[in-house]
Amino acid sequence: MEFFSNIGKIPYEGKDSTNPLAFKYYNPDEVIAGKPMREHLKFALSWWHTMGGDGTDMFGCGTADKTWGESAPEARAKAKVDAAFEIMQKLSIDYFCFHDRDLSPEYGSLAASNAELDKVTDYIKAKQDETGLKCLWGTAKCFDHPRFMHGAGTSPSADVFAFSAAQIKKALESTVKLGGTGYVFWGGREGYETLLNTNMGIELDNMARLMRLAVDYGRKIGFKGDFYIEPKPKEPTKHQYDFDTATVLGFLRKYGLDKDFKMNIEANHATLAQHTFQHELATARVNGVFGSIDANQGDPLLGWDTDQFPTNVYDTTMCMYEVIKAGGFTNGGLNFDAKARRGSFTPEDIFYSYIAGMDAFALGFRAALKLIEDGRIDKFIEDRYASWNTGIGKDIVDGKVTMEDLEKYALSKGEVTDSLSSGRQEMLESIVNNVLFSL
Ligand code: XLS
Ligand code: NI
Ligand code: NI
Repeated sequence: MEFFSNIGKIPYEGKDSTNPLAFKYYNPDEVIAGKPMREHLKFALSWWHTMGGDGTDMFGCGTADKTWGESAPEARAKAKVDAAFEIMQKLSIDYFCFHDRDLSPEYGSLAASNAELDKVTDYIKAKQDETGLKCLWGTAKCFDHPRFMHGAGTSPSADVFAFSAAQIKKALESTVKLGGTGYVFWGGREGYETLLNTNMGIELDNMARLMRLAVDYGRKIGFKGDFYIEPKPKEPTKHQYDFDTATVLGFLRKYGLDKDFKMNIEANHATLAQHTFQHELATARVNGVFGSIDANQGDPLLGWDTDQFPTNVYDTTMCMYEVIKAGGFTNGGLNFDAKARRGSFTPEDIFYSYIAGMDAFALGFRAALKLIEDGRIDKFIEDRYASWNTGIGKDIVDGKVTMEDLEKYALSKGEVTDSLSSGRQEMLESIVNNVLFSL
């Protein structure tokens, strides 16, 4: 059955096209920098927002029909698969990401939920064999059901910890079954509201214990992909333990997990942490833990995770600039953890929103390549740090000097003047505009 019979495969028509159902910048098979755009960008559909999110918010019910024409949960889960594959094929999206419960809901007992999940993953696997579409990453929804009200791995209840482990075990098996190249830990309710009822030490130790158990089990069953942590500073809890990349790095290093995890950076989580998206990506890159991206954007005037489709080209440019500097995606990709606005409720809006996001990243990718090829920014940064390549700078880098040597050097020099130069922020910002708007 075709769900979107009025929409065909979305063509690339180039920047002069005014057809809203065409790509202006994303040309999947165009070879740029040695490989097709689709392989550079590795777009993924998020099963939760696209197949399940109906626009429900704190103030009102859903506005979009995401029943896929079925009322029984088993039939709806299968219809979702058919509709998801149709969307991916029509939009030239090669990957999808899922939570276990997006594919198949809970059925009263863990055993029954697992059995139904197996039926759905069998069905997906058959479709993957038929179409070649792939799984980017999977995860477990250990935050939705009331049992997780105080957290999953960080719950004060050992039974909840055990249940979470069991659910993650199955989600890992499902990810391996579908060929996923990543497994994500997003903190869900792993955080706290008040220290009046919280033992932070036990909670952090347990979170690490759960991750260690999961990594060991994943490797045991042959998962060769990457484990990711997706940092987020707040929401739903006031203090989420995985605040940002730097905080997560400290946690991973404390518990000896730093060799096992990379980051899944989400744009809207970065801004919630009062960082730019680029800051989070750069922090991951320079620490060797860049992995994957949840592509979306927030609204600076709203203080929460609005998960909007990304359309800000300045941000997508600086994002792709970081991705290129990190060597591109290996196991990761660009997952649209994004939802159409509640008022954008028609089936066409699914396509318009993905086209908007994909084109924004395609444009950002083209612009980032141009920025690098242009070379002015890189050259400026290189020159700015030139004092580390010779003389006293080189001696410091080589570990050849003591505090006494540096004092002697400083005393002999007098005030620092000759190696101080302008930061040229405005000039550099205008170079970015110059490159961006002459594409
Ligand atoms: C929520 C997170 C979530 C993760 C997957 O804010 O972004 O959607 O990506 O659990
Ligand atoms: Ni996310
Ligand atoms: Ni999010």
